[in-house]
Amino acid sequence: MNAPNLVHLIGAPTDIGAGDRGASMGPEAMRVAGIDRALRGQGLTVHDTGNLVGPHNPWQPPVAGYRHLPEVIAWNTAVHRAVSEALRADALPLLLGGDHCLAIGSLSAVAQHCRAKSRKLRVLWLDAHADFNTHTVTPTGNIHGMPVACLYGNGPQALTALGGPAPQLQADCIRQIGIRSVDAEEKRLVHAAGLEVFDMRFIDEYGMREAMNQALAGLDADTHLHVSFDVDFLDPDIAPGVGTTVRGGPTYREAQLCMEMIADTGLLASLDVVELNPAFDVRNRTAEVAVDLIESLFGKSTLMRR
Ligand code: 6HN
Ligand code: MN
Ligand code: MN
Ligand code: MN
Repeated sequence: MNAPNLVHLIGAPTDIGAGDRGASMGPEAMRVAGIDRALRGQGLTVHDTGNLVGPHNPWQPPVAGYRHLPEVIAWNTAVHRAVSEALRADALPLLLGGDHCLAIGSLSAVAQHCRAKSRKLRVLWLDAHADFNTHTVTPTGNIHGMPVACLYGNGPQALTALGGPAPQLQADCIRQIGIRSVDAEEKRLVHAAGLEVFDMRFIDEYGMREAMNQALAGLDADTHLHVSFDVDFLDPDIAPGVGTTVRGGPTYREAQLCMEMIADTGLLASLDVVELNPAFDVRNRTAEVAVDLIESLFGKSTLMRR
């Protein structure tokens, strides 16, 4: 099955799960950087569905290990609905975040869609972080550090059961790439769950090409490929506009190769672009880099294609 030609842009202007304010400005920064034009340039039909609405950020401390849980539930419910609608319309949902907690809503919709269509699902989680914390081990209570755990069934029921009984994801469907900051207790959970992680050490030793070859192994024409792109995946030298920068990430060229190898599969069927924080950016540079990389993700290549 070919990747859809129609893209639904879904703006989710919130920083409800983050530790800094500002990711709520992400969707508009991506539009200003020309996301729409870039996608059309790749021959896609783009429908900008506008921005979802949800509760404002009350900026409160955590309660029982969760910050802003009711608001996080409200935003994810809205995201779940919009992503489901796009998939039903045979469009490719492109979620413009917003912080990474929103991947709970988007991936629960994608997983539900795949179950209904009996399609296999592969998730590529491009991130500096594993996002596998739980309310008992989180150092911050920020739910953007917990989406992968929630999708594996470890979290509050209102989040884990979005889209049907938990877990939304099967243990073997995710590949994490670019990881370089994992909290101590979180690390134990990642090992116990057996997540397949291509961390920066792996990329240093074997290269992005080998990491992607392995992360993309075993796909077939019937696989739905979802990319959850946390912009802090990128090295802060090229992407300063995020709240949680971690040095030592992929360079511009490594990130391009990563995107191009995903594009080559022809299987991309849903995408999150999250954690872009214009309050930390320099002249919208990070949004522009993100748009540039997304063009490659949708098939733009320099000259040579083998
Ligand atoms: N993100 N591990 C830290 C926490 O607060 O749990 C950072 C999480 C960052 C999450 O960037 O999507
Ligand atoms: Mn589909
Ligand atoms: Mn993340
Ligand atoms: Mn991150």
